[in-house]
Amino acid sequence: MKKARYLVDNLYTADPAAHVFNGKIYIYPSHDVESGIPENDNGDHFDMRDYHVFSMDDIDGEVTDHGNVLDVKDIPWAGRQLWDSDCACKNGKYYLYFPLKDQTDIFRIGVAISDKPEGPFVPQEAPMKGSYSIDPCVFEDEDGSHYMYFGGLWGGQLQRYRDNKAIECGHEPADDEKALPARVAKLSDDMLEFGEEPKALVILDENGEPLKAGDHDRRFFEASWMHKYKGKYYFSYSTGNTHKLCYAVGDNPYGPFTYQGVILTPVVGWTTHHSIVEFKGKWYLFHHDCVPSNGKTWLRSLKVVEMEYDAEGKIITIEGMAE
Ligand code: FUB
Repeated sequence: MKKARYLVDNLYTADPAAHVFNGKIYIYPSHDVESGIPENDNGDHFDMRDYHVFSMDDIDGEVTDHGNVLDVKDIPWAGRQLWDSDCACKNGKYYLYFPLKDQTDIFRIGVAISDKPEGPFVPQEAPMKGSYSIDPCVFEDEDGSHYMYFGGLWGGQLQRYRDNKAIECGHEPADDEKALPARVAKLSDDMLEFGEEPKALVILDENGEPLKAGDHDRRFFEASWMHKYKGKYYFSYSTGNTHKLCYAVGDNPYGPFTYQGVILTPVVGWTTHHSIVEFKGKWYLFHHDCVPSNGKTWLRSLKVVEMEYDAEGKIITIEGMAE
């Protein structure tokens, strides 16, 4: 498969987290809706209210919609906006991690549980203790440990925190200061809480210096994803206002990571967001764009395309507009 394929045509869907569970691909996307809320830098127009799960036996095969698996009205602590989620499996249970604003309009990360990868998922009574910001991604390392990567600027509220504490007035650092990092934390054994204080995920440039806040072409903005290739840890993310998917490589789940390059050049639409998964010996990039909605940035559609590495393990850049 070389040409990108749109996956879902009955709903608008975005932010795909793809995993292989029990030999099938399961996709955990956001479910975009027409909310009528005007577009702004806070992302208020992304007013999503439920999640659907999709599965496929083969990358070219039929895509099954498992229906509404978690609804905002069933989450006890809910305010608004169900954004990018992810799912992890441990001891036969499936844990769906999702960002949602609480009743004070602060993003927290919640957990919902199922016996099946396709849900439905039952939410916990309260968000994860000490959680903040958006876009949780949960990575299982080969020793069975699970790590959560999270964070997102602007509407994702990451600029309101330093060292895991809320600050009085949220702001981004000056251009010549260190960029705000994504966060990483090992999960507790029961998968329901952080097992440690979240740490800064530092991305270094070619000289070993942390990327600067003004380096909008390379610094982290949102959409964390982690995968492992030939023993190395590949952290990938969106650069937000420069609309790229980039990646950095490290030797362990915490980093530091060294910036490597662009995975996907800008697509149609403001946001870009993805996951990377190996299936039947090939690697795939799941992502989204706004072509089917004629460019409406809040109505996105899932796609998948094969992703390749060169002999040195560098990801070969995919052209977002040319797929
Ligand atoms: O879907 C809402 C937000 O848009 C996600 O959380 C971000 O990553 C961006 O894709």
